[in-house]
Amino acid sequence: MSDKHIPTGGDYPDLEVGHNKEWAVGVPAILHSMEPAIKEMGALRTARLMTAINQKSGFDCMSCAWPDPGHRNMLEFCENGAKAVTWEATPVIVPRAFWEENSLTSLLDKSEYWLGMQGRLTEPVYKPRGADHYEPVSWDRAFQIIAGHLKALRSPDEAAFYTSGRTANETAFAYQLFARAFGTNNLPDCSNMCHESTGTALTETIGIGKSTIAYEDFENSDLIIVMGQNPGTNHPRMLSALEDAKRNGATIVAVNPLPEAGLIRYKNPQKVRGILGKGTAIADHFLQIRSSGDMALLQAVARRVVEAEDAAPGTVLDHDFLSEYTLGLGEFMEHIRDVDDAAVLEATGLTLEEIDLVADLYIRSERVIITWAMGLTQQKNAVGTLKEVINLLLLRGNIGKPGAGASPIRGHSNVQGDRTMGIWEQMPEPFMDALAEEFDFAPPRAHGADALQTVAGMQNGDIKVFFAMGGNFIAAISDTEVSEAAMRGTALTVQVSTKLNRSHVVTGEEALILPTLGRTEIDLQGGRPQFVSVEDSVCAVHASHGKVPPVAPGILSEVAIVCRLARETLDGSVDIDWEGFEQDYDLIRDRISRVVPGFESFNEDIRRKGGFILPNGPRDARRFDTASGKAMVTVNHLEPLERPAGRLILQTMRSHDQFNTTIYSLNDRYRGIKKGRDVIFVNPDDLAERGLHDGQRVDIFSEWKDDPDRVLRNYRVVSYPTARGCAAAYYPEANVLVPLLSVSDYSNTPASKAVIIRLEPAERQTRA
Ligand SMILES: Nc1nc2c(c(=O)[nH]1)N[C@H]1C(S)=C(S)[C@@H](COP(=O)(O)OP(=O)(O)OC[C@H]3O[C@@H](n4cnc5c(=O)[nH]c(N)nc54)[C@H](O)[C@@H]3O)O[C@H]1N2
Ligand SMILES: Nc1nc2c(c(=O)[nH]1)N[C@H]1C(S)=C(S)[C@@H](COP(=O)(O)OP(=O)(O)OC[C@H]3O[C@@H](n4cnc5c(=O)[nH]c(N)nc54)[C@H](O)[C@@H]3O)O[C@H]1N2
Ligand SMILES: [Mo]
Repeated sequence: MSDKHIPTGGDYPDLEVGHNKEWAVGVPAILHSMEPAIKEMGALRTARLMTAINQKSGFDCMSCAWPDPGHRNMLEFCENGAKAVTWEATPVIVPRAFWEENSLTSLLDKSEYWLGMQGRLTEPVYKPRGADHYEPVSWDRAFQIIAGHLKALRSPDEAAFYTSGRTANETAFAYQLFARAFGTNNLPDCSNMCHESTGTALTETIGIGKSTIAYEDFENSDLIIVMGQNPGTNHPRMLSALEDAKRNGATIVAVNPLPEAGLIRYKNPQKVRGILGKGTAIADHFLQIRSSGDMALLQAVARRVVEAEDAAPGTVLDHDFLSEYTLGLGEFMEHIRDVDDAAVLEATGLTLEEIDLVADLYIRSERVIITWAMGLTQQKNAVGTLKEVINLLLLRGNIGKPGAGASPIRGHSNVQGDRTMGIWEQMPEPFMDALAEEFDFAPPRAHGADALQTVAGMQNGDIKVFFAMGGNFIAAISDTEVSEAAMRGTALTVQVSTKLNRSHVVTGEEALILPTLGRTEIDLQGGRPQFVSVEDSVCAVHASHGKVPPVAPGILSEVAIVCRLARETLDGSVDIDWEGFEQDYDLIRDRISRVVPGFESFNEDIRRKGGFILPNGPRDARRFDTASGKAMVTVNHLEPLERPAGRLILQTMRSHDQFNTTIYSLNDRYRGIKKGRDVIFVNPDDLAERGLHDGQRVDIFSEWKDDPDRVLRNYRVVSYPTARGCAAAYYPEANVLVPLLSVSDYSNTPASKAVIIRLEPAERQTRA
């Protein structure tokens, strides 16, 4: 097994390991964020961009889906937003000579970091069958090649159309329309690897796969429980919302195997107090849970709530709410009384006092919000865990009242909007009916392939063409070696991208890279600047206007790429005005307004400053669009993750200086790591038990059923205060360890936070 393609163990000679930090953000963060921007882009371009981020007439920051407050600060962005903007808007471009100088074989050895640093892609390039180089190709020729392949397929289902969550609403709508007019529902997306478990659990229980809160609810909450989420790095502006909530009297509980910096202490860079003072301790209580133990914790808390009700009937549960709006309470109460504390302690690694404390806080609080991200969704029992989140909230009517609710915090800036626009392999019938009626064609009704099913389709030869609207599929998906082999078996791979990444070098027989405009750039069509729109984590839709000239002429917008490909491929078989769409995005929004509920006067509403909020049944009216018309209190069976003796549960997570597969730098400041990524964080007691020590090099073996072990070699052990029995390493490198078949039940999301591993001293001990 090769361990070279993504730098793995021992490839970072300058690696430095220091101490983890307690506090996050503050002045160093803002300074850090501006330095590279000014260096790379100059003061003017930097100023133009940084003053437009997340402003009402500016562009939507592409770094995460955290919502914007009604009242904006002058600089409404965070350190990591600034990095994302700089990374995209850099004027450095990949020169034409690059393609001649670098063979694909040589690029296979390059890291994501190196690939991204080559600069922006500016012209389409093509790798013919058998060739080891990409070569420049005209846009027309590029579309002919793709259309030629698509038209030659035996069935439209032999193609898959992937989407990453940066894609705007207008592009997403046009793209799914094209795929369905072509004849397939094979629309895998990054959400399949991200919040799919959330969608599955929430749709079934409350009838909508989205957050039930508005931005202002944070300020009005008594208790906010932050589970499986690292906001200091991944949603930094959430820390100001939590700080405001605290000032208004909210208690904050963090549940995490890692003591993440922002959760512990936070300095608000927007406020004098944050700049000069010691900052705010964000979490009042930190529960250091064992990985995959959240379902047990939630059940144990719910049991205590039910017992309190048993002890003082009529005083704890919200009976009016439960009887009017929910079904299933009786069975749930019976089941939950049997939850066994010994099993809970084993699964969570927590103490009885800690569990009692959360139960007590929950019972005493009138308005409770639970937020979560990947720590909960990328688990084998993720869907069950999230249904328990809903159960707990329902018990005391914490859905559909101010200051309370379920709040999945999304990742990519428009991943939620893409779903609203139809990017999903299993869109419900009403959407398909509306599409059929508006465009007068018969969209395919059979469900398509999700991300993992797409890999399976490639493995068995069913999927021959892979088209990606953004993202870095091959680095993001699990089981790198297996997935790469599958990708290489396809006939054609096409990547619509801003910058180079691993997915450009692991190709089908033929391959194309189509460069596209980023969100920061002015998108001129028909002589007029176009704007696009996005939806954030709390269902607010707003416009995003590009602010700076494109880095080079000749780059097409994502919308233009979809429209031109559709014209070339569909030959007018479905009567859609692709040419009009490309020239004027208002025409796309007109169509959306007649297909997607909530967008009825889209073109008008989107022009209002700050945009508009989509209707949300549970939040607005305690309306639950489930099969029964009621919110479902559900019974879920606890099956703790099995961890054989001597093994650890590995989570694969983000460093502070990366955006998913994009690596901005080799540092992870808050965790004390510099100039390297080949580290595994392990609890000191677990190290001692194995006779291992900080600084030692180890091989990490992932064990999955009868499969031969997957391995990542020569990683440096970092003794770190993570929960006992747990370990952590960086994604995407650690994806070689995540077995393709290790997924969340019901949602088919890779269980990338629950990899069973064992550590062995590396054969090759590089530096200590
Ligand atoms: N700067 C930056 N911002 C980003 C991204 C980025 O890469 N960089 N990515 C974006 C995307 S797409 C997403 S989805 C989000 C991701 O946002 P997060 O979900 O915050 O990202 P992760 O780094 O995967 O961190 C998972 C967190 O869950 C914890 N965790 C792991 N296992 C468990 C568990 O079993 N139980 C509990 N309770 N906690 C656990 C980890 O310790 C960690 O704190 O961020 C978005 N924003
Ligand atoms: N082991 C493990 N695996 C994971 C995760 C994990 O926690 N652990 N997290 C999962 C999650 S939550 C997610 S969301 C996925 C992410 O999966 P993806 O969304 O596929 O990956 P990204 O790294 O966000 O994609 C980055 C690439 O997008 C392109 N890009 C950037 N901006 C634009 C743009 O404006 N337009 C276009 N067309 N392209 C653009 C650039 O070329 C860049 O290289 O990974 C998943 N994989
Ligand atoms: Mo994500």
